[in-house]
Amino acid sequence: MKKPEYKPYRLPAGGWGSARSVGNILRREGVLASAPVALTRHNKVDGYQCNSCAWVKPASPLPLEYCENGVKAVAWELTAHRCTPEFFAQHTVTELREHDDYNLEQPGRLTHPLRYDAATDKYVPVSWGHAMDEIARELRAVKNKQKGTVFYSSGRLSNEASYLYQLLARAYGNNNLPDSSNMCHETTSVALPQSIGQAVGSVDLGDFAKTDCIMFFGQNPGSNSPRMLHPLQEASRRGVPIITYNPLRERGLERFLNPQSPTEMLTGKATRISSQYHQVKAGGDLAALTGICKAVLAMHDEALATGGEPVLDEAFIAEHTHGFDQFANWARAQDWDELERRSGLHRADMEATALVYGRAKSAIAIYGMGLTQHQAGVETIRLLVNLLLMRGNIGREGAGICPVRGHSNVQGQRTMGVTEKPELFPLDRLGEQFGFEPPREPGYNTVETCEAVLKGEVEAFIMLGGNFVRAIPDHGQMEPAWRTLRLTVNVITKLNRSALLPGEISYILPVIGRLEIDETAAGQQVLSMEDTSGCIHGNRGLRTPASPHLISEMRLICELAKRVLDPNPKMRWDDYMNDYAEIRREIGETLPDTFWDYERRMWEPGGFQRPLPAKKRDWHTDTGRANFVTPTALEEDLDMPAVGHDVLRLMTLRSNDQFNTTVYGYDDRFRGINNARQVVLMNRSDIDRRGLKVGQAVTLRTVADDGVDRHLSNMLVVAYDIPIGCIGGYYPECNVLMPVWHYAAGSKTPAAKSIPVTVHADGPDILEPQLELGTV
Ligand SMILES: Nc1nc2c(c(=O)[nH]1)N[C@H]1C(S)=C(S)[C@@H](COP(=O)(O)OP(=O)(O)OC[C@H]3O[C@@H](n4cnc5c(=O)[nH]c(N)nc54)[C@H](O)[C@@H]3O)O[C@H]1N2
Ligand SMILES: Nc1nc2c(c(=O)[nH]1)N[C@H]1C(S)=C(S)[C@@H](COP(=O)(O)OP(=O)(O)OC[C@H]3O[C@@H](n4cnc5c(=O)[nH]c(N)nc54)[C@H](O)[C@@H]3O)O[C@H]1N2
Ligand SMILES: [Mo]
Repeated sequence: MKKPEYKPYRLPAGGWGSARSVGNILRREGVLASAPVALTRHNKVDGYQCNSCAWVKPASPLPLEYCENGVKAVAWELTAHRCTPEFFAQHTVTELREHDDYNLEQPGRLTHPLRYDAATDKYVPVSWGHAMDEIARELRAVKNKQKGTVFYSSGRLSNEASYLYQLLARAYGNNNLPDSSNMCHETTSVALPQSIGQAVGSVDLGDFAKTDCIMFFGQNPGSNSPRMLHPLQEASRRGVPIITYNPLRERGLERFLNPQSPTEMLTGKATRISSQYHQVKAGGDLAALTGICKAVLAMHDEALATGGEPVLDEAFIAEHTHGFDQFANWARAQDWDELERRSGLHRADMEATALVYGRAKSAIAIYGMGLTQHQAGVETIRLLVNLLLMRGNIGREGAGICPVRGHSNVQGQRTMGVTEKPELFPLDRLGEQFGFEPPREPGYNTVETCEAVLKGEVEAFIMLGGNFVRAIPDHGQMEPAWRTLRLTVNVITKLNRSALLPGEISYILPVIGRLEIDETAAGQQVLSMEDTSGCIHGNRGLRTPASPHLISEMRLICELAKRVLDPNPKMRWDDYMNDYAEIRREIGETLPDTFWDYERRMWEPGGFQRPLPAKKRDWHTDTGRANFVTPTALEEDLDMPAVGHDVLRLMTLRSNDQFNTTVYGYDDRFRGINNARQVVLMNRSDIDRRGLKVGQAVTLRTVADDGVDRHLSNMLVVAYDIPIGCIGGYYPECNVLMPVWHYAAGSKTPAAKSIPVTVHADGPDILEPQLELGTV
């Protein structure tokens, strides 16, 4: 492997760097000739929906409606490489566990169903029939069906697969339907209903075209939703101020050069994205937002005193909201010194934001994992909504709240009822429709699944997509616990670490991807997905499946359901797996308000939007109004233990070369880090104060009082432009440091952006300081 290197990247997001990176991955995956043809159908009506992020799919897409990371995700699925039974014959599972995440997925797409053979410590081919029979037998034998079986899924599943999956789990007898959104935007799903009465965002692309102000909190579009840079670029060109709060200066939020514009590529003229950039401390947003709200109130008071225009939308507050006075009194009472200390910013920063926001006719607030993955995440999001409500910025054009969802169909999955919270899905209706009594006990979310596994309560774990054991916290405890499970079923497309931690009986079941042609006796089948703006789109695959032995996720669920459940003529599993329109018909019956005329509308340009009541100022909250929720958490610093200043806050980050636990490569181009993931980004003064050196190997150790030692050694120090007291490292490597109980209050989303750790030099016997990394 090449030497780790740190060279600050001077170019904008997009541009030639993006074009080169795309070329490299197409070549490596052996699809340089075929992928470009496929990409003309990317995010198109009657094409397929990108399998990377959930960013909005426009009604009039660009001729090439894709981005660098979308191409990587497509190349990853279309790859010419195959991970065959011969590969597994050559390697024991113990041996494969030594590989890193990148190398594990390099052999390519899985081709055959496999069963773990403990005697040889190898996965061996098995027939689908045998696999299904044995798994069903095991599921039926689970003693406590409510506590003993878990149905996990990752947010890539289609609506059709998601709906069938929740039906299977509920007919089986539990609501144990944790999914990746528990680790992601669960904080949103808890915060927004109380504030505005809907669990999803309230803006669409039309609002981006009309807004006068954009505020960005803790989301990195350059790497994680690059197509979003197109509307941002347009907004910036219209002179719309874009205000960013992020501990790191992310390139996509600074400058963008559209790689699809020949003029821009030739002239090299990049667009400035953020007009204000505030490097808030990790976890400092609650204080920063309080400061902004406080400053807006002060502007309003001043305007009233001097006979100026009111800054607050008083009519909106009176007619549409609840709790304003209490909140305003609270915000006015907060102390600037304290807000500065907690946010790591100056009062003038927060006032500068308030000044721009206070004058904008309409504003959009965007956020991502930088807000959701904190202990005070729920309160922080509610505070962001308060800021919008102060000026009536919900429920009108050009305004609203915009959580940027992660996985391409994570939002649709929740709409389809994949949720551990029974109150979120019309179970009465489901029960009536299918003639059974759905379980009403809440199921496990992701963290509760981990806790139940640690307690030895779980016997069987079905993983429909994803890489659960790698994505969750506390690897040191969870990996050994995983080996004690009776049954683990990994329904995946490429080999990953979860499959290498077999329980007593374990399977790898490979499936057809959404870019592939899914033929049944009834002809080619299609799927559907929901994007982050609540629009539902059709998806048609275009490539022959990676192997003739693959089956679809729909068929897999139906075959299993037929064997596990007692016969019920109302659950027509044979029909569903033959014709997915039959599944959509059932969805339409369970959720008629959204999914009427589903079959036709999913092919409309731009998809069809689910009802978003807050968009119409129809508030489905406990008070029947939008709620100003007054925070309680500012007093205590939830994320950090009350110890000396030796403790740093670790943010776990995604590089530009990964999709969650899938690592495409070892570069993080925009951040200037090359050939390395075992790095820790530190402020120069934090390095010096500890007597450390750039390029030195260090150990990170979690500060926790539960008696468990969590540490990660051999991490190389990089001097980086990051606030004092905060450090950065990559997910999932750093998950070993995150205690399973370290999560957002109210949502249990692991608090992955603020793990209290100490940093120490590795002893000379561990690793010699040997790498000369550059400095900023
Ligand atoms: N290419 C690619 N695309 C992806 C993914 C991927 O891994 N790769 N993952 C997908 C998924 S599932 C998701 S959920 C999304 C994730 O997309 P994002 O929401 O962008 O998630 P992260 O990259 O984890 O971090 C977000 C940003 O938060 C900042 N941040 C960290 N802590 C704080 C804080 O305390 N305050 C503030 N204001 N900012 C903070 C970080 O510097 C970083 O810029 O992307 C999706 N899209
Ligand atoms: N420390 C830390 N931890 C985090 C995060 C963080 O920011 N920091 N982020 C969290 C977030 S936001 C998320 S969403 C989770 C991600 O958690 P997951 O969604 O569980 O993980 P992924 O890495 O997206 O899953 C990748 C695997 O999915 C399988 N796969 C891909 N496509 C398909 C398909 O079409 N069908 C099927 N059946 N399988 C497929 C492949 O085998 C691949 O190995 O991680 C969370 N964990
Ligand atoms: Mo996510």
